[in-house]
Amino acid sequence: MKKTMRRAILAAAVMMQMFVALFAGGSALADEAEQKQADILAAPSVTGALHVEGAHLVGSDGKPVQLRGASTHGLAWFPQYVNEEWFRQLHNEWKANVVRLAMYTAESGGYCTDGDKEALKVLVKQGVQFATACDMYVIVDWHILSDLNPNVYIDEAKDFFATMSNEFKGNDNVLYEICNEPNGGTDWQAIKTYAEQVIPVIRQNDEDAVIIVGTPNWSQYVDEAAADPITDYDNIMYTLHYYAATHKEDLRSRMASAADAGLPIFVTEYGICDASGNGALDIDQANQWIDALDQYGISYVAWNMANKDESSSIFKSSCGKTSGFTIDDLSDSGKWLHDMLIAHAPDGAEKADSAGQQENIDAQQAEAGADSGEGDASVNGEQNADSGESAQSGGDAGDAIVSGVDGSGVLTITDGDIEASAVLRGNWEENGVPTYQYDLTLKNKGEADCSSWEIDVPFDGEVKLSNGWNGNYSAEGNTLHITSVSYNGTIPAGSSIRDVGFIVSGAQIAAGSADAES
Ligand code: IDC
Repeated sequence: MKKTMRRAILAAAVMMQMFVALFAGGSALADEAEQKQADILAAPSVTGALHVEGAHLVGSDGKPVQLRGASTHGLAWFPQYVNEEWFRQLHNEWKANVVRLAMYTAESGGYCTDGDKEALKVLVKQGVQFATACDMYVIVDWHILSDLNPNVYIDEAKDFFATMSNEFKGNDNVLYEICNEPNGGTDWQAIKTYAEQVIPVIRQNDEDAVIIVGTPNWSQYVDEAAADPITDYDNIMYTLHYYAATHKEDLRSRMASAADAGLPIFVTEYGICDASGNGALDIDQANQWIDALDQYGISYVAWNMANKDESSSIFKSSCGKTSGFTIDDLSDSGKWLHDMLIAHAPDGAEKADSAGQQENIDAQQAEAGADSGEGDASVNGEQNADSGESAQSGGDAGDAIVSGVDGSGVLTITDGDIEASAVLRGNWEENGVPTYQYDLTLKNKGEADCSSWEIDVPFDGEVKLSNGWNGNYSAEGNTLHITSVSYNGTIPAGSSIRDVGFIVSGAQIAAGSADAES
């Protein structure tokens, strides 16, 4: 991506939009094309060409980067999810910054067996194009599996990667995964021999793209790669795959030892079910894995974007949509992934998302007729903010509207000088318990700048916290207590901060009721 120029243009477009939104009372939204541009700029964006330093993936700004996202299922079988609208939602709403394009080599429809090579290449190109348009990284995955040993189709692999690296040599967001999962007893030497023939083919076109190499035993034996890494080339990483209901502490400690030994690891595929791609989910193990990956700064990509009737698919099998997904369209794996990605989005990403979110909020406020002249986020044009000392929710019961599913209402909560506009982003059931996701914009309505803030959010019943971001959270009875974190405590008088948000279950924000604690 030739980003510098594009970014400047986009930045200008976004500033223009924000200017318009500000001075038109938040009612003017630019047309769809501009919205699209703003969205691209708004979410967890790529940080330029990646490279590998020691065990870490590093962005062009020299800072470590963690990629988080999702993999397609086999491109030949589920091509419909390679579409720009879905990728944009995955990026903007789910906060993912990478997609993986899994192209099976040997199965039915595989690239090296009876698959349509041209159609598959077109899908890969489209996938890269859509990911690029959405400011995401993209992994081109040569998905070996039943072919066991990557050397079986090495000639095809060389051809494929020659074509693809030539095609994408101008893109700095493409990573190449050259053999998904060697297995069937294929040892590291065989994989290394293969890699040392395929890597130079890519290097002819692209001197520094990150190349990810599979490891023995379905990409689990990273220790074998750590003992004998590829040293002739830079920017090489090694694959580790896990399925949380099958692979637990043993594999995690194998990963930790290899990472401690300095091996750059990339989890290009994981599931939270068992290794068949099906079966019961193990949420406890799933979370332990994510904690370990985050601790090591290792990137991770979930299997899979499909509605196949298996528990690793993130969409319900009853869902025929290919974009515009709501929480109700997601399988249990999908819901877990959605929540986890949002909760783990880097601070920078959350902050960077402000433009897009503010536009949504502006649009919603405008819709609700909420412009009260001073920028107060009241509902239905009423001045419903109580500026007293105690924490109270804004408005009389029934005034504030919390929409059912997709955040078409804004609720105002005032606590001392802090006024929060809360938008319901979604609600769904988890194990039969109603669950709600809210985004908050906090405004300092006082006359002095503040260096920290806190707010008590009243709920209409006992509230349980699932996730929260850009704040410290504690739930007590009917109240969710939120305090600032180090980087968002300062709010100049009259200004706002955004991207505070949380997922709770059991109750929703109580329109019109006073905070239980005050
Ligand atoms: C599985 C798919 C399944 C498909 C099968 C083909 O989920 O629908 O029929 O492949 O053999 C992997 C592989 C990945 C597997 C997945 C689950 O990389 O292709 O997908 N898995 O079995 N490694 C470990 C698990």
